Parts: sequence; structure tokens; C-alpha cells
Amino acid sequence: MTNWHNKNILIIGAARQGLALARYLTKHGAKVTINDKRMPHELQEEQDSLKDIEVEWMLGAHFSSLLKGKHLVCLSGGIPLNLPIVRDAQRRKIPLSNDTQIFLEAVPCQTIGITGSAGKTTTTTLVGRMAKEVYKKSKGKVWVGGNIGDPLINYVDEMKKDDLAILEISSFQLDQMSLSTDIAAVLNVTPNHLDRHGTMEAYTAAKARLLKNQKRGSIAIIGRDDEGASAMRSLSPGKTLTFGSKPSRAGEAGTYPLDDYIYFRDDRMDVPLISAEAIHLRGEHNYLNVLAAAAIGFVAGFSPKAMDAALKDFYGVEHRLELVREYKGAAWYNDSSCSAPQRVMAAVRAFDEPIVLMLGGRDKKLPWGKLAELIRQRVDHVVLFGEAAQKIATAMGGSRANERPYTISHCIGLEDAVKAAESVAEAGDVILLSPGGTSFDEFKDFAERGESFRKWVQELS
Ligand code: UMA
Repeated sequence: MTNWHNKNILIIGAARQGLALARYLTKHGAKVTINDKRMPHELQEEQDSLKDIEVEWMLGAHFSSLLKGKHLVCLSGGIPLNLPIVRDAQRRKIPLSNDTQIFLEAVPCQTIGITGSAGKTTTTTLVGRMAKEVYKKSKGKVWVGGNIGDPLINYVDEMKKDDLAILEISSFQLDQMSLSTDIAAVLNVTPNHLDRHGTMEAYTAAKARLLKNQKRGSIAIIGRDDEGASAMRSLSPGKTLTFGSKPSRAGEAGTYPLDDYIYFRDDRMDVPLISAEAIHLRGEHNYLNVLAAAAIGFVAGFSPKAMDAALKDFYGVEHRLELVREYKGAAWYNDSSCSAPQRVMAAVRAFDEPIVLMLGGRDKKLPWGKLAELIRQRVDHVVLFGEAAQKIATAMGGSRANERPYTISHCIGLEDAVKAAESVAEAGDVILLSPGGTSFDEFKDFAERGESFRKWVQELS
């Protein structure tokens, strides 16, 4: 749908995606109703932000009567598909959409979409930095957004054909999408968001849509080290390239590291792209993010010089293995964005130092067993906090005979967990907040959790 004139649209979720979409659709002639489960007084700021446009606000609950006469229902990322109003919309055959689908229907320029269970924000940020180096001398402009924080539908009317739009795309968004980007990357697919998708199959199917929805002539980039992503090699109707930590097989195009360089290889050539010297990010998982960004950058036509320059002063994204402070000889790291046990494993593996690991938050019905095994091998002290503390403690099952010892403390919330971590930390340790659970049991989002952590760590004296 691209002609919005007089179309009746219901937007569910009055936060970043919903508000951005309401503004865009209203501007293009649609009659928009915004619905949110929160009460009017809780959404005063949101209502004020749209004071200059005409929208109908229906707040406090999701009434199915709102579907009457609607041509389209747009869902924000946080709206579960099993909500009765969403089920009713599907039963009545009212199409579902969202901000990213509508953005892709309207965008006039080349697009890059990045998804994955882990690493999508770092990779998107990095590709954006590379693109900005390249576009410094071009008449086009680079736009970076999507699930990373700022919906690009906010800017689509300003975009021109010579621009480049780079989007982080989540499985929640992909569920409602039938379009994809010119270059699409699936970094990895490991258990995540199972509380929302229900099964690993449903979660994987959502990720796969980014590739299946591509057109002929598009390019797909796949993480070949990752089983879940690798299984998607043949889903794109376009050309598929890969990235990975070892050289690709003969005839398989993609990026790989060798002798302090990241190379691109295809059946004709090996091209050095980035020197290891330029990379400051910690952890193997981050090295893979750089390999992914290099593959995306190469197919997008970025020069090796621009890629190298983009990395030189890049020390990572906030709340992702971010060094907060050195205190009494110990280093405190904020990895608050980590909300899956698999990602905690990547964070733990990023360090050689003794580790005090802060774990907790709200569980997403994910398995903790493999992380428990890694903790036995690598972690000296675990500080558990929040709703998931008991579930994690049960998965760890206590120390076993003849095994490397580790200790556990239990805390109610993150502030106490910081104090507990301080009391066991020694000079030379890494204290790592890599919670593995979401922040919603105690905070608005992972950013608020990370900021609170930073504040409490800075206050230690
Ligand atoms: N709400 C209801 N009914 C419900 C549930 C929620 O009305 O049953 C309402 C809430 O009251 C609230 C709104 O829905 O007003 C929240 O919607 P939202 O969570 O989608 O909020 P946005 O600010 O629009 O955030 C979304 C993405 N959120 C999710 O996908 C859950 C943000 O990704 C994204 O940055 C933002 O749009 C801009 O594109 C966050 C995220 O956690 C960071 N994403 C997941 C991830 O990265 O793993 C997918």
C-alpha cells in the first residue's frame, strides 16, 4: 500500500515506532488511530509530541472494536502477535504492517538491512561509520536507524536516490514484513526472544524473511561460522556471500582473516580490506562483527581505506562491553544490552582476566545450561540479581567435586549486585555486567539499566 489518502490505519504501540509512523501516515493523508495499553496520563509526553497533527488516541486497553473499518493495522516491535486484537485482525484479514515495511515501500535509495541474534547493533553502527567515510565526498547522505533506536520512517521523505539507508532489523519487525533490503545480512541465529516467538522454528522463520523477501539482483551476507545463519545460505533469490573466522571454501565469496588482515575473496581475487591494527573491539564475537561489516562494505562498494578509517577510532557501542571504570585495579564493564545466555558466553570469552560475572534480569525462556558449563571453566564469582536469579542458580546447580571452584551471591536488584561484586573483586579482575536477561523486571529498557550501572559503579569509593 503506498496511497495513504483517506485510509483508516490503526497503530498499536505509542512509542518510537508507533509515533514515527503516525506522523508519516498522517502527513500522507491517512486517518490514524493510535492504540496503547497504557492509560492517557501515562502517555502525556507522547500525546504532546503529536499535538501538531490530527490523530485519534484510544488508550488503556486493546479493544477489538477498534478494528472496525480499518484498512491496515501497524504493530510496534513490542506488540506480541498473540494479543487478541492482533489475532482478530488476522481473522478479519486486515493486513498487518509496521514502520520498516512502510519505509521500504517508500525509500528512494539503496538499502542495507542487518539482522541476527547478536551483534546487529555493533555491525550496523560500523557499516554506518564506513559509509559515512565513503559518502564524505559524495552528494548522497547516509542514514542509519531502525531497531538500533531511530525509525528511518522519520526521514524517508527527505531521502534522495543517491543516499544510502542502513537499518538494523529485528525478528519482531520481520514477522510483519514482505519486503527486504538490497543488501541483507543475517549475522547469526541462536536462541533469543523465545518468550515472544514461542519456538526456535518461529524465530528462525522470522529471520529468514529478510532473505526470502529479497529480489533477484540483491545481495545476501551470511555468517558461515554460525549454524543457524549458515542454514539460510540458499534462501535469497539474489547472490549470497559469507563472512567467517576461517578462509572460505574455493568458489565461495566472502570475508576472512589471515595474517593480521581481513580479506575479501571471490573466485577471481583476494583483496586486503582492513588491518588488524585498526580494530580495537574486544572479543571474537566483535571480530566477527567486523568481518560482517567488511563483507557488507565490500559489496556496497566501500573502499578499504574507508573501512580502515571507520575502525581506527571505534571502541564499541554503549552498553556493549563498554569499559565503565578502572577501580582499585579492577575493570568494570557494562554489557547491559546482553539479554540472552548465548551473548553472555561471547562476553565471557572476550576476556582472559579473572571474571566476576553479574547475571540476572528477566528470563526470555532461554536455556542457561551451556552458559553454566562455561561459568564452571572461566568465571570465579557469579552475582545473581533480579527475577531470573533463581532460574539461573538452578541451571548452575552448585559446585561439583574436583572442579574449579566458583562462588555465587544472590541480590534482589542491580544496585545491591554492584555492591556485592565490589566486595569480592580483586585487583586484576574484570567485573562484567552481562546479564543474559532483559531489563524489564527493574528498568524501562537496557539503556536505563546500563546507565544505572554506570552511575552506581562511578559512585563506588
Ligand atoms: N504496548 C502495548 N501493548 C502491549 C505491549 C506494549 O500497548 O501488549 C505498548 C507499550 O505501552 C509502549 C509501546 O507498546 O507504549 C512499546 O512499543 P515498543 O516496545 O515497540 O517501543 P518502541 O520505542 O517503538 O521500540 C521499538 C523497538 N522495541 C521492540 O522491538 C520491543 C526498539 O527495539 C527499537 O529500538 C525502536 O522501536 C526503534 O525502532 C528495542 C528492542 O529491545 C531496543 N528490540 C529487540 C532487540 O533488539 O532484541 C527486538
